[in-house]
Amino acid sequence: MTEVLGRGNVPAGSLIGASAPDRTGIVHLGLGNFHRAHGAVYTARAMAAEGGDWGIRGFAHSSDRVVAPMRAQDNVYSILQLTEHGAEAGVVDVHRDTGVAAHDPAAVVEAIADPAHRIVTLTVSEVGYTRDSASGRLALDHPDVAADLVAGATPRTAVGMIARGLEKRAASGEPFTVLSCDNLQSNGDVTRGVVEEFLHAAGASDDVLSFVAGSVSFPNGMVDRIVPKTTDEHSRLVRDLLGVSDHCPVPAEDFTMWVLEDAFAGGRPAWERAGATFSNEIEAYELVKLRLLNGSHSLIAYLGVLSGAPTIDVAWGRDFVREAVLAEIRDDYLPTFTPPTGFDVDAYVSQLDARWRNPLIGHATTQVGSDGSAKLLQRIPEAALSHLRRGGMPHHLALCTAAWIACVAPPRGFSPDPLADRIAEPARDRLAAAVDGATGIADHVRRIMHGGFFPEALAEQEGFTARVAELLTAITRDGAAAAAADAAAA
Ligand code: CS2
Repeated sequence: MTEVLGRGNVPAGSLIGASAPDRTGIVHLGLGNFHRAHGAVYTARAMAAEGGDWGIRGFAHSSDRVVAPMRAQDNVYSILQLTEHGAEAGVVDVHRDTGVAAHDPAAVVEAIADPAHRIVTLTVSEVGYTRDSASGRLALDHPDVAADLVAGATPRTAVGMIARGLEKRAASGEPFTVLSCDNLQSNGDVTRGVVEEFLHAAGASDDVLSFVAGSVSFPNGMVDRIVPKTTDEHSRLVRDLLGVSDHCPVPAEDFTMWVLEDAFAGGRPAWERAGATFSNEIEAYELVKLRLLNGSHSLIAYLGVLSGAPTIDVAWGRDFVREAVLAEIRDDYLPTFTPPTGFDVDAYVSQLDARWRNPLIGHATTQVGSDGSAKLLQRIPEAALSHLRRGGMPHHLALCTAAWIACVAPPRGFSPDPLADRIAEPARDRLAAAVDGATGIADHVRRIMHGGFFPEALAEQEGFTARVAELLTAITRDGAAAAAADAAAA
């Protein structure tokens, strides 16, 4: 039996960055693979360069799938970096305490209120911000949000936990930073928006509101690293490379990027010494990332699922997928924003090609295709509207929308590839209810566009709805490749 990884047997030379001191300075919500391969690694490296009490107190949302093995391993785990030349493993030792927020939400509130903590970082994914899809504001009618707003209730949403934590922290007045590390446009501004909306709706005092307005910062930032789910094969590779067994390793590509606005009310680790960039052009970086990588990723994923491709590299290897995505980048995304000063877009796109091609990543199309009702809001409406308002038609954004519908809310008489059943879509039931009784594909699409799943401004664009319906018809009748040819021909 191979020994299990722990603080006492980290293989020589494998530690990434520095081990954190016992004191924690960062609270983290969302202990999934992305945080463990991204923010946690930057923090370990920043401490190696400049020290600091930046140990992480991490909380998983509701499951102990990661927390149980992490605790059994002194909260130490390995990263398995998958490059075209093979795999390398390294060990991360920055979490000093881990728990499950749903099991003990009061601990999260206390941790945020604790003046020793200076930052809460979030990787709760797009759905974790509990926003209304049509308005982008806090979804006050979301059952969990409504429950959290009841006075004295123990919060269950991330927004509720942060708001209640800040409410308590106002007593000490210690400055604090709430740092979103999720793929949302203007993620810091969005987070401030939902937290303040929560506090207003909860009837917070003026003291609390002015503490949050004046002493709590919510920097915007762009995060990037492709991090798939862990498989048994990853665990086996780690065992071979490190000689110890790890029950919660994280596979990741070698590429990593983090661009941040430097607005940290309570100080921060020297993340720039770990490779992060501090910039005043965050919005431009976010648009590059959210549109060229994430937006394209969704199209690869849905066309991939519809044509039976289990992973991104397999889907990307199909000519019709690659051609559709490159046309989407060129015609639908690039004309909608100005990249950061000096940014080499062509180099970025060829790097994307290399990243998506990497066969070792094994990134499931169904994983990227999951939560589309929340992810597509970041990837489609604004870019589409910038064409539609000028009389243009973003055919490939319409194709992506049609392919998503074909996978998660297929019209009557059409069965997508069985892979589609593995897409986790929280809005599946609401989508099914919205299209129940539709009179045909045009009506099916119209009901979704007007069903509160997209901003009203996009729903009002009848030309877009009609184009989505045409492309969905092509998918159901002749398949994804034929629909892509139709999008390209227009
Ligand atoms: C992906 C992202 O699952 C998805 O929606 O597009 O998780 C993507 O892999 C990361 O944002 C890469 O940084």
